[in-house]
Parts: sequence; structure tokens; C-alpha cells
Amino acid sequence: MIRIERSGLQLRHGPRWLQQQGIATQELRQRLAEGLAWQQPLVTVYGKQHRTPRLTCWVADPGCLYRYSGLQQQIHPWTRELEQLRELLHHQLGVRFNSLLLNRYRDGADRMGWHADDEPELDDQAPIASLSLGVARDLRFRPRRGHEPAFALNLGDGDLLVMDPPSQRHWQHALPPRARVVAERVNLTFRVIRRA
Ligand SMILES: O=C(O)CCC(=O)C(=O)O
Repeated sequence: MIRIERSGLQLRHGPRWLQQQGIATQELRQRLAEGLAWQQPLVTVYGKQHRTPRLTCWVADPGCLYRYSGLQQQIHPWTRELEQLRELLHHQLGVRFNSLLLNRYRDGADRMGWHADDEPELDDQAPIASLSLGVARDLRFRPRRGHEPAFALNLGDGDLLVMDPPSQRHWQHALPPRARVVAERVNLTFRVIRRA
């Protein structure tokens, strides 16, 4: 794993990690795209309602509730292969994740704005583990304050990115649109939610 460190930010990047675990990434992405109950919820940002510019699915243990942009996510159960990915990550990182947000970017127009994944229900002592499938996209990072320059990591098919605490407290990240990208990408972020 490649370590990327800035003041208040600790990342670990494992290029093609899924392939190293013997996972066929193209088939996995297709099955997730076809098999999950994807949603494009209406969210409220600065008082205005609009549809998220991507598809999402929230998979979690019972009782792991997550609010996001004013919206309570509906819980979907773990499928056998998502459970297998959770086990692989437990083995690699020693962390038992209890929830997973999937984002599906249908092409380069789909995106995610600046945010920090610092909602109160997320356990801020636990890392967030992100797996990428499909076309490579840039994930940009910027500090919440201070003068460290923003930078981007190019996340390709099969990559693992671990965001260790206290990164969420000090940095934000975003997935900007890319006009030239015409292919799909699915990203999975495994999280630890504090149960109510
Ligand atoms: O698609 C990505 O790589 C980023 C996903 C993300 O920022 C999130 O799930 O909070």
C-alpha cells in the first residue's frame, strides 16, 4: 500500500487491490450495476431540491441509519458478494465495517461535490475504505483550512483507498465531472456507523 500523508491527512492507496485478491472486477461491477436497487434521491442543498448527479445504494446492518443531505438512506441488506468484500477488508485492515455506501457514476457527467464524511453517526475513530470499479476517475482532496495545496488521486479499476482518521476532520474530497469520460464507474465506501 502506498502511503500519502499531509498535515491532518493519512491515506493508503492499494492500486489493483481487488485483482490481487483474485476478484474479477469487470464481472463484479456488472453484477452490482444490474443487481442492486439503485436510487437517485432528491436531496436538499442550500434549501434547493435536486436529484443526486449519480446513483446510490446504502447497504448496512440493521439499525445503521445514515442521513445524507437531509435524507434518511433506506437500508438494503448485504448480498453474498458484498459480504465477501467486507470480509476481505476485515482481513486486510482489522476493521469490522457495518455499512457501505455505493455510488454509481454512469459517465463523466456524474459526480460528487466537496464533502468530508464527518456526519455525527459515522465513527470518527474508524477508517473509511473505498473500492473502485470501472473507468479511472480523479478523487480530489483539499484542506478545510490552512494552505496545503489541493491534489488529486487517480483511482482505477480494483483500487483500494483507505482514509484514516483524523482525515475526515481536516480535509474534504470530491469527484469532479470529466467531460471526456464516457464509461461507468462504481465506488464502494465501507464505513462504521455508531448505532443509535
Ligand atoms: O467515488 C468516490 O471515489 C468518492 C466517494 C465518496 O466520496 C463518498 O462515498 O463519500
